[in-house]
Amino acid sequence: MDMSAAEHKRAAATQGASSSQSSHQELNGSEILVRCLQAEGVKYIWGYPGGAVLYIYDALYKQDTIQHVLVRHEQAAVHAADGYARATGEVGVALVTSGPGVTNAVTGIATAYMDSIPMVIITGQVPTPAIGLDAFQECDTVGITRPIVKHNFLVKDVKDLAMTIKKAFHIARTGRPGPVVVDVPKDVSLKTAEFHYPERVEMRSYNPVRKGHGGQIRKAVQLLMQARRPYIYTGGGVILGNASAELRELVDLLGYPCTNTLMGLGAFPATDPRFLGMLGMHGTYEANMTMQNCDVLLAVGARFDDRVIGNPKHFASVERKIIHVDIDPSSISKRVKVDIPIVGDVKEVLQELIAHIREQQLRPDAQALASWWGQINEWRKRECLKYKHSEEVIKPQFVIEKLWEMTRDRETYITSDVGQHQMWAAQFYRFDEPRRWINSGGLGTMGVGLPYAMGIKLAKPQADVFCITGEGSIQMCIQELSTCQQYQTPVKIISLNNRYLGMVRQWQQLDYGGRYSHSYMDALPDFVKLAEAYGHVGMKIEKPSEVEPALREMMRLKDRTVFLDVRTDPTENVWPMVQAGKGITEMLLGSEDL
Ligand SMILES: Cc1cc2nc3c(=O)[nH]c(=O)nc-3n(C[C@H](O)[C@H](O)[C@H](O)COP(=O)(O)OP(=O)(O)OC[C@H]3O[C@@H](n4cnc5c(N)ncnc54)[C@H](O)[C@@H]3O)c2cc1C
Ligand SMILES: Cc1ncc(C[n+]2csc(CCOP(=O)(O)OP(=O)(O)O)c2C)c(N)n1
Ligand SMILES: [Mg+2]
Repeated sequence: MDMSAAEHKRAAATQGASSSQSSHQELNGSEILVRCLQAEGVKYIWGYPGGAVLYIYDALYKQDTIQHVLVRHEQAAVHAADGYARATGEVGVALVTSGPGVTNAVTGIATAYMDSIPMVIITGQVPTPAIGLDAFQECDTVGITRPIVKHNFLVKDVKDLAMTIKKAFHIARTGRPGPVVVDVPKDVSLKTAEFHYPERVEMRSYNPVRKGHGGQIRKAVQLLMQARRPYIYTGGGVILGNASAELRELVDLLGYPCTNTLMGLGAFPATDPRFLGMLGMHGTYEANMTMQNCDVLLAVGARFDDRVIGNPKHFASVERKIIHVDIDPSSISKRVKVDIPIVGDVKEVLQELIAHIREQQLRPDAQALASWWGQINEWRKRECLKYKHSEEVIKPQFVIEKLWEMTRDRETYITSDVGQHQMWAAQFYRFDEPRRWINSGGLGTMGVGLPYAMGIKLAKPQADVFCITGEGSIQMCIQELSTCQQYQTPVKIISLNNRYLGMVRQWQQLDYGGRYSHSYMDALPDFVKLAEAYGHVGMKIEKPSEVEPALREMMRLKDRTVFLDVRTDPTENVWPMVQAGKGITEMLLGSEDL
């Protein structure tokens, strides 16, 4: 943690010498870092101090434009900054110390990486002369994080610090977004240099393409207009690229059916009749049937995830032409061979597609489209999301439905953790706007829900922020209830408490002969008392008739963090379901299919 006395002296001497020689532009590394963050317009940093970052904390202390939020665990610092980034579109910033600070942050970084979230994570490092000497709280941050970042840097010279931060923000937010780690050794945070924040950054090896290839776009338009059974499949890229308006315009223009991945929910309004619901493992029957039976598929900012296409052989067993728009060339033809690749930014490409269709006054084949919609509406009649309501026990789907009804007209953000509750939230809360549904899709990280909510509430103080969680997931970052109290970020936690690691139990029931190995959670805390111990309001309900009044009460308590412990049906399952290894149309629609 500490620099040696000699290093300290040397660094301080350099600092003194340089500040006496030159103008006020001469700043130490920590001050430079803070000035860079200010120049980037950073308003919040979530972090946790320790020896390697104490100079940086000292510099933060001496300014008041950036608010630092002291979390209770570094994992939550990264999640909170990640949640902020997802909801606002800005780069989320976290700050942690060396060694255990970094290793605690790893889950957060990997979570952001898998979902392509723009972030800059500043990590403290032992002083440069101590690197590689098993110094106290040393770990190889660059090595550990290399596979889970878009890019990372170790700053060895304070003179490089400002340019490195400039590059970090540029890399994080351009092209396919992602987390960037900047590792700052303690001596670098103390040594001085002249401060100058670069206006521009150029990197020869990094030039993401934004504009799609004109020829490919023309080919795509041709194919789209010839389609008899078209389908628009969109994902997180539409949200990351802020192209929701363009997507809506395209669907208005063509009248084609549209689906979203889990990460794309809200990119197209769920209440629009042309929306078929989410597709994939827990997608709707109609969304998956349309995927398998379409003749032209327009994939936009979606990466053909295994949870979406199911068994790849089954997916490829039918003839369909695929147009794939993605900013990352490595996403294209990675899992599925496509016919017309278009590398570019989704907003720009969609704008060009729309312009071509309008200019040439192209119209889809109305008859073919009507007959296609006829088929889709037949599939819809299966009403695959129907569930048996009960007067005795609370059905988790009912809670989400009620929440949607009660909040649909307000600015509401819904975060979730990972498990069955996540899937019910995705299926039953009907997202009409982008950036309102915040969850971990790619890594599927239990524990994100509360820190996500906390990060969003800071950015959107006027909005209602709900965290839909399970009694398993919430315990993974429960300590953040304390942060919510300190920073007055009143979030509403709805815990669908089935006393099971429900998603695991469901798989064990379906695939492991009902052997429920370690998926029942006994000895749960009294969540009402726990919430109260942290200074919040705790509530518990067990009957369906209590759901609506409890939600109303939560919303009434606008300025309080409220924890609602909802005792739900312990054996309810998420339907539909495509089991591992099955094709996307080989769905179980309910327990009667077992
Ligand atoms: C328990 C559980 C169950 C799940 N079940 C399902 C399910 O049933 N259905 C489902 O869909 N998912 C499900 N998921 C989520 C799944 O694991 C993936 O995270 C998800 O399907 C990926 O979504 P996406 O294809 O939209 O890709 P993202 O991960 O959102 O990737 C976005 C893509 O867009 C590109 N992109 C980014 N920015 C731009 C831009 N500006 N312009 C162009 N392209 C851009 C990126 O390069 C990337 O290829 C589940 C997850 C969990 C944890
Ligand atoms: C950190 C982490 N560990 C393990 C898992 C595997 N896992 C996925 S869902 C789940 C159960 C979640 O239980 P709970 O939060 O109670 O939600 P439920 O499924 O019951 O709604 C587990 C253990 C995970 N996704 N993340
Ligand atoms: Mg549970």
